[in-house]
Amino acid sequence: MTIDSTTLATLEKQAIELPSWAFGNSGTRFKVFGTPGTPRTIQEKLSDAAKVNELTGLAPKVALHIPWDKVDDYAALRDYAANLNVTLGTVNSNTFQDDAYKYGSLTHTDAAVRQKAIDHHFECIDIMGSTGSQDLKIWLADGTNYPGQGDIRGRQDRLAESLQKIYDRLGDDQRLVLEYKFFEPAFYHTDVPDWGTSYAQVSALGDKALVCLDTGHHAPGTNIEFIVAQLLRLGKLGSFDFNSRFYADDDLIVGAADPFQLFRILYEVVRGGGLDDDSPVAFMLDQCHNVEDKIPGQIRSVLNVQEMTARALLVDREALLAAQNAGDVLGANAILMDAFYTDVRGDLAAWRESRGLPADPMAAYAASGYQEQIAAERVGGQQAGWGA
Ligand code: LRH
Ligand code: MN
Ligand code: MN
Repeated sequence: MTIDSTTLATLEKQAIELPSWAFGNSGTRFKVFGTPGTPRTIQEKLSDAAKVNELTGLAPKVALHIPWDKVDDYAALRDYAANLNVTLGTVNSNTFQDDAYKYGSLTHTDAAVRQKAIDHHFECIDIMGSTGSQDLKIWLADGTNYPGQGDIRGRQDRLAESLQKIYDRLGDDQRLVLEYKFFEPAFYHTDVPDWGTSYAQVSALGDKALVCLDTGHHAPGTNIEFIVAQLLRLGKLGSFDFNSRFYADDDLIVGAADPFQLFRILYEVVRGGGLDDDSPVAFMLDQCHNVEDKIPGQIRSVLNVQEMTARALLVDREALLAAQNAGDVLGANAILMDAFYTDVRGDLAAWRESRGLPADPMAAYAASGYQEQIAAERVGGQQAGWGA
C-alpha cells in the first residue's frame, strides 16, 4: 500500500498542539531528574516548541498552563510566539495546587472557594482574549478519597452551576473543553470521571462546550476508540490530550505503549470526520518526558501521530464496509490490519523532503547543535509545574 495524493493533502493540514509543560522537568513523586538545557521561562519553552515545528512542520501551536506560564503581558507573548512561527493555543486552567482547593474547587461546598476557582477561569478567559486562543481546557482534581466524605450528587449540582458561570463569560469564538479522568489525585470518586459525565455537563452548557479526551485517563482495557466514535457521532468531541500509558496516567510518548490502540483511535477519527476541514476536534499532546530529552521526545510524539494517521487513512473504507455488510468477519478484520501493518515511514520521509523538511527530523535535531547550545546557555531549568 502506498500513500496517495488525497492522503498527503489531509496529512499536510495536520496540526498537533504541544503542551508547554512537556519542555519542563517532570518526574514522579519519587524524583524529578533535571535535564540539561531545560527552559527557564515560557519564552524558552516556546523556542523549543518552535524547533519541533521547524523540523516536522506538524506543531504550529503551543498550549499554556496557568499559572505555570503566567506572564505580565500576554499580547507581547503572542508576538514573541509569532516571531518563532508558532501561535499560542489552548489555555489550561489549574485549580489543583492551592491550599484552598483541598476539598474541591468548582464543586466546593463553600461559595467563596467556588468563586475563587471561577475567578481563576475568568482570568484564563481574559488571557485567551490576549493570546488569541480558542479553547479553555478545564481538568479538575475535585473528588473524594472515602465513601461518605462528600455528597456526590450535591457536588455535581455545584459543578454545573460553576461551569455555567464560566461558560457565560466565553466570547463568540471561544470554547470550553471539559477533561475527564477516573482517578487521581482523588481515589474514591472524581467529579468528572468519565466521558458520560463530561458529556452531560457540557451538553447542559451549550454548543461552545465540548469534551476533552485524554487517552491516559481511562481504566485499563477501556475501548477508547468507541468513546471517540460516540463523541464524534454526538458532535461533542472537542479535543484530545494524546499520551500513552502502561498502568496509570503515565503521560508517556503517544503511540509508545500501544501503537495499535493509537491506530484504532485515529481510524475512528478519520471515520467520524475528525480530520475534515470543518471538524471541531483539536489535537493536543499531554505528555511528560521524565528521563528522555524533551525536544526529541516531542518530535518522536508528533511523528508517531502523523505515521498512525497515515495508516488510518490507508484503510480501504469501501472494501471494509462491503466486508462488514457481507458478514465477512475475517475479511473485514484483515482490511483493517493491512492498513495497520503498512510501514509508511519511507513514504513520509520522502514526502517531508519534497516539502523542504528533513527526511529524518530526529537525526536532523541531533545534528542541529541546538541541544548542546541550550545545555550551555540555560542554567537552572524549570520544573514542568508540579511542585515548582
Ligand atoms: C491531568 C492532566 C490535565 C492537566 C495536565 C497537566 O492529569 O491530564 O490535562 O492539565 O494533566
Ligand atoms: Mn490531560
Ligand atoms: Mn493526565
